Amino acid sequence: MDDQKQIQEFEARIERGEKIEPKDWMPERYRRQLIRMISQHAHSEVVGMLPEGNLITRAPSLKRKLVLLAKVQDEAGHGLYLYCAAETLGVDRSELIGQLLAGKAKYSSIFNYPTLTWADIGVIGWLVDGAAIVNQTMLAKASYGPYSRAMIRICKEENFHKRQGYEIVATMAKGTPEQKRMVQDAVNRWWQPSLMMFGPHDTDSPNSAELMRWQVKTKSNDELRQRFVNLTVPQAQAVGLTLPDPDLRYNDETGNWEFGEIDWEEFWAVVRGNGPMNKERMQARREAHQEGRWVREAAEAYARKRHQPKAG
Ligand code: FAQ
Repeated sequence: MDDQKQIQEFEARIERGEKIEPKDWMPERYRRQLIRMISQHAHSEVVGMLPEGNLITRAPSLKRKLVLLAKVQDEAGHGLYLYCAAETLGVDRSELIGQLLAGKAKYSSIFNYPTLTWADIGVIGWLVDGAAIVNQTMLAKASYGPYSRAMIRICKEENFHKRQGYEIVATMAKGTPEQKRMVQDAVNRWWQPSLMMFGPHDTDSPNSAELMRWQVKTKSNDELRQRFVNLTVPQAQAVGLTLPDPDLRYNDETGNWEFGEIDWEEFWAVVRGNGPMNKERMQARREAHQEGRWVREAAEAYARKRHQPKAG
């Protein structure tokens, strides 16, 4: 079959709702787009452990500490599923991690902001995991089998993360005036960065058209951002918190919560490595990689030994 015929057959399979599996024929461009997106996603999960990890030693109780430890460990697990999903496309995870550590790979902008108080832990669970769920529930329907299956499991865990975050937020919002002030301050700092997680406007998103044609994405950046705002405004109202946007208003005709323009200059500065915590995050990842070297060497030596033919 020539390329054109193969592409037609491939696109027809996607149209019929079939999943594309690792050994199936796929256009090189589809493979590259998936490696790009899945590896950025994997890096985000792993770098995403750092902001919350920062507060583990300062959790206000043993119970809170256990829950936060479990959440941060889940994020490491998500990174592992995603690196495995990327490897099904014929790329080695050490190569992908090498790109991250060399500063050549992207990861989500959201993890380049600092966590200043315990309230940030609640707000990250509520807003950041909340945004991730909206995005990833869509990706659980992606046309590439290994990615969509990884998303189903990850979303289940993210739901638990969101609930623990919202529970912290609700507790603080009805706590002392100082606790309420802390949680409102955290919402003020995390709201805009959470909206940025969905990426640039559809008109400025170079990858969306191709990803939607191949049903990797089935909803656009702006559609998902709007869905997130619509879900989140009533949740903020329920606990008496204010979302920091003077332009936020309900539109009766569309049924949407309209919101103000995002600071795209800030977004691109963070994506290009100049956010408040980019340098610290990369430094922490490089140190962790170096400290984990002996574990990788031990695992490799063990694997070599197991595969050696037995003497005699
Ligand atoms: N940050 O053409 P588009 C989580 C880049 S996981 C940085 O619209 P696309 C769990 C984009 O890569 C959060 N870069 O791109 C958790 C592209 O650059 P490139 C991560 C961004 O792919 C919770 C360029 O801009 N989730 O939170 C961002 O169609 C709590 C043009 O953009 C995923 O990765 C950004 N926010 O749409 C963990 C989900 N937005 O590669 C710990 C999978 C855009 O051409 C604690 N990914 N860029 O050089 C996706 O859904 C998509 O890739 C988007 C971007 C929506 C992120």
